[in-house]
Amino acid sequence: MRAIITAVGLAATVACGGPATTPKPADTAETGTPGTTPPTDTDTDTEPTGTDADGDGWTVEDGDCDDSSVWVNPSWPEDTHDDIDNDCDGLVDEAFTGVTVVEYDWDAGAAWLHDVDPLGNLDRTVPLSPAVAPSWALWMKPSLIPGVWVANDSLGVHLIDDTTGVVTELLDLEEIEWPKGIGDFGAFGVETHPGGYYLISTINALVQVSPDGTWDVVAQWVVDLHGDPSHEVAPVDLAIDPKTHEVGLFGIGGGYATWSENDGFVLHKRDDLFYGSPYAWVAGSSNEGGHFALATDVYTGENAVFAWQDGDVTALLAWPNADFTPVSFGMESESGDAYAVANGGWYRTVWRLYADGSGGAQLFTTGKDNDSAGFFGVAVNVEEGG
Ligand SMILES: [Ca+2]
Ligand SMILES: [Ca+2]
Ligand SMILES: [Ca+2]
Ligand SMILES: [Ca+2]
Repeated sequence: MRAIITAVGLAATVACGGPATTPKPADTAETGTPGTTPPTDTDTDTEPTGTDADGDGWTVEDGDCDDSSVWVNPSWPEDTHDDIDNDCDGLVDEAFTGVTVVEYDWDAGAAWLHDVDPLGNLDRTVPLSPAVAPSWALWMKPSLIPGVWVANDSLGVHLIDDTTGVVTELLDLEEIEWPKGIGDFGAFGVETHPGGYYLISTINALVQVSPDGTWDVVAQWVVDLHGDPSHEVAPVDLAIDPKTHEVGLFGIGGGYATWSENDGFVLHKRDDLFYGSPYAWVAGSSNEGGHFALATDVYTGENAVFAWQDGDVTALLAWPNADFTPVSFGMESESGDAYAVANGGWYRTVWRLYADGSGGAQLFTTGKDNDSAGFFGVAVNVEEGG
């Protein structure tokens, strides 16, 4: 069975497995990482809060989906042949099967999904009906089956059936009577929360949308684009860690904040609207956890995928080609590679960015010779094996 699952969508579709059958440690050790010794909690300062019955350093609360086996926790790689969810991402024996990109042609008013396999071969093309128009400001991002995309023609959140290409509007953002000030700049990001709802980030609020289309504002913060010191962060996008369920909000001036159901909104780094670096423009997450964003180093002008953790930000994957501007990306958690779509002149391309930071290479292009179309969103596809 075919499945598109991004880093965010997976936890909502598949619950973490129950008690597993006895794993074979040798299978995991054969993979070579993270080593032959199960990780243990070596932090003597603080005991983990929560239950860690098997003593592998991962509590149930932190995501140990089998607290009776040291061979199962989020630090392990997935063994694709043992019928066990080794890495606790909610998927059993999953493997990377390629990417899906969306192409939009504004002259033709048409859009398509393209499935590209790991070797760069085009597997399938599905026209979207009706066509969903992406925005230069609001990047389309798939996040679940059916996918969730933001489109600019109606400022809507759309559900896309990736088998039939049928597009259904979940929420017309222009129809909303936003609370004062919240919707002034529209919505910038949309993701699927593992709790079974969608989250939309506006410039100064986080909006929870239920599958029935009802919505509620769950967080608000201070935005002053004139540079008043009270300004906190103006997020261009959000990402949701599928393991911790923590939401990352990435500011236009290098700021970073998080939100979770337990802790609410936490500002980790204030935007600097003049010198903030790196400034993010599209965010993502990985099955393995974490918050990432395509961002620009304001001092060097270089683009890269950066990782955010608390207040710290690290350049992970360098963008290899100055002639193309990356517009969206997805992380492939097993290898650590990222896949990014980029448009340059008449060409729309998919790139693979190498996990070791050494650059990347073009994976796919349509080869079409017009400049009225572009690639906008990309989904990393994972299939459960067996
Ligand atoms: Ca444990
Ligand atoms: Ca365990
Ligand atoms: Ca798994
Ligand atoms: Ca497995």
